[in-house]
Amino acid sequence: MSRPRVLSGIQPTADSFHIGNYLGALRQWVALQETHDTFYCVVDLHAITLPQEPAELRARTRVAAAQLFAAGLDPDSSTVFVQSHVPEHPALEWVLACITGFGEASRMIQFKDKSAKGGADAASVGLFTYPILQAADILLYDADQVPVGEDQRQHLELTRDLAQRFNYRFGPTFVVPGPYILPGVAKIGDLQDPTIKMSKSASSPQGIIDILEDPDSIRRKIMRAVTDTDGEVRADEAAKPGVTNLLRIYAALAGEPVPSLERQYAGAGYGKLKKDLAEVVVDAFGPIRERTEKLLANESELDRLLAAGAEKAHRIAAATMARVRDRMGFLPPA
Ligand code: ATP
Ligand code: LTN
Repeated sequence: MSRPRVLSGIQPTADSFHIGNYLGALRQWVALQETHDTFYCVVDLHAITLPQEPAELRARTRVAAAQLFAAGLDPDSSTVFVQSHVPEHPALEWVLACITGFGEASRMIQFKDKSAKGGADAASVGLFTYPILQAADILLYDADQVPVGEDQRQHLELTRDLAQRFNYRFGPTFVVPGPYILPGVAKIGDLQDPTIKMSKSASSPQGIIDILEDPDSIRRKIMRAVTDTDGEVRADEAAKPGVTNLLRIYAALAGEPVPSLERQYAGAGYGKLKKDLAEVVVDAFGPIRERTEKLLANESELDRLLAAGAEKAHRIAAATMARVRDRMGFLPPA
């Protein structure tokens, strides 16, 4: 029995992934290896939809890949690769762009949000077509499922629409991926403003905990996390977003349900909760940080792993693209 195939991607836009990326994506990706045929992609072509410094992009692409392996992706069971190593991604994106309505693309919320931040004139056409490239990532590999957070729901709907439209016009070509599959994953809030999500681009350094951060800095940030003044360790999203966020992180990393933590810390105060949580986080990330550093110290080995991933990805992507070229009526090169 073949396993359902999964594909997901993450942008190399920071020097480290943060605890939200870890709990909301990486950790789920690792778990899926047991049950699915898994493809994971460092999406550097998506990263350049906003300006990137070349040396920084190169370094961050390696750091991103190293963290994926360090977090537990096994190159023998997952295909881990860099998007720009597989030239079929932009090739399919072009074809899909030609069956995407301008109005349809204009309705994508992430584009509206991101372009609003920099001003409409600063937004590139690449940022506008970002979701179409994402659809190409998914459709090239016949992915059945796409593990992403709630914020990506609209991009997945677009991917499904484009796959169905293409299949209808040109004959069965693409697998129509199922809906997003991680509805239960909790959003991790910013430590300084727990009502917004922790984010590489929007959070201040004090609001983010990075996987690769040094332990003392992690401890300091957790001790300074914004809470409230009533002193009661209790989850209540509306009234106590800060404490709720800390409990959520604790529960996810320690594998203990929030209510049991509430009982454990009843009457103990925020200081004790934060102190213990800091150690839980430090213990969880220490081994990942060490493995990442080891991988980064041996660049040629890391690059070899990525080359092997790209080769496997390329074989599949090239076969899909050949199908697409044929269906479209492109004359094969003699
Ligand atoms: P950016 O600010 O550059 O958009 P980000 O930090 O929001 O970056 P993404 O690269 O958009 O992260 O997301 C990568 C993955 O991590 C996605 O699957 C997303 O759902 C997940 N993720 C990101 N932030 C959080 C968070 N705060 N809580 C839970 N999951 C998150
Ligand atoms: N847009 C996604 C990243 C992404 C992705 C993909 C996710 C790019 N290509 C393909 C799933 C499948 C994000 O911002 N999290």
